[in-house]
Amino acid sequence: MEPKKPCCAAGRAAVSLTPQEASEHALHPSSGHPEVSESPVSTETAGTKIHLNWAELAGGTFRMGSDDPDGFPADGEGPSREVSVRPFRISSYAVTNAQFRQFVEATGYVTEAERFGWSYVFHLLVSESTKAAVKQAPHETPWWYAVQGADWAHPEGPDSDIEARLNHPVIHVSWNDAVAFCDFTGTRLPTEAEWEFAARGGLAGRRYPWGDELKPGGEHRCNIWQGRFPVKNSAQDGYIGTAPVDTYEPNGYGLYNMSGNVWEWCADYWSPGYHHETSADNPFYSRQTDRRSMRGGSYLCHRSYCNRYRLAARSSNTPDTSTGNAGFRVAADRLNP
Ligand SMILES: [Ca+2]
Repeated sequence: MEPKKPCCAAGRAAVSLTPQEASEHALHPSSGHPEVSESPVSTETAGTKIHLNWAELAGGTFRMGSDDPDGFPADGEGPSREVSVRPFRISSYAVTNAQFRQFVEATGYVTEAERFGWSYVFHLLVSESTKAAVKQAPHETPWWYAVQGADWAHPEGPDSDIEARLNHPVIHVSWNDAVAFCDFTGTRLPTEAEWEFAARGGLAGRRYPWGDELKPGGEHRCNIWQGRFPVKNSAQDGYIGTAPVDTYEPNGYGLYNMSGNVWEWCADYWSPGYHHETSADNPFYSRQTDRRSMRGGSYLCHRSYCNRYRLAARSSNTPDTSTGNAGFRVAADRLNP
């Protein structure tokens, strides 16, 4: 089994910690189915319409988690077990830059990255001029630069913008920011169980949303890393950074990019004991911890380093941390279950 290695950025607090402290925080350290129908719905709040595409899922019982030897037992990926989720809806795509901009324009919301004044950007995406203003990166994850002025509208810092990426997933949003978007749109974050049920797309016990083979027929099905992490990304899947939210084939429930592209915040508090400590009926980890769960992996994942684009893989970060590889999608209870 691959040794457990850090992959996500450390929690926001790690930047001001000593290397030893940062190491302690370093996360993975801190920082077709007949029941499916698609229903485009516009959420109107205070005169602002945000168009969301939904997959209506009937819920049911499925095998959640994995005992895969390639997995990370310390992350609490297993033991796998039968879990039931109630009927719910989940957005077909991650929330986009365009949607998040609508939310900000309607509310004046200021993200935590903007309030703190910086966010984590992967080193290969940072311009030379921006690197001059970089804070010390967390000890365990030196490829993350704490870039002054990086935020959802300036993903690589002040000299960048989102104009050519309006249909890419919004990034540099903390868990708290994601919940603010949900509150405005009358939605909520999916629970981990809902997320995994949705991501499996009706296929039982598979490694990826489309099956067990990473590249069936040699075809790339998700946006992850190719090459030698963290220095050389050959981008054979077409993308070094984020990809548009509708890239690649959707899964059996019509959901796009459940593996790779960006990590997606979930509603649960984080615990490696998740599968031992939550019920099998609509599980939700409600006992307060200092982190929130994320699922799905990102464009930085590679088998050799952070093999967490598998369906059962888990990650977390502190709820105020934002990075250039984490976003979210929204869920809601079904109107007519
Ligand atoms: Ca890629």
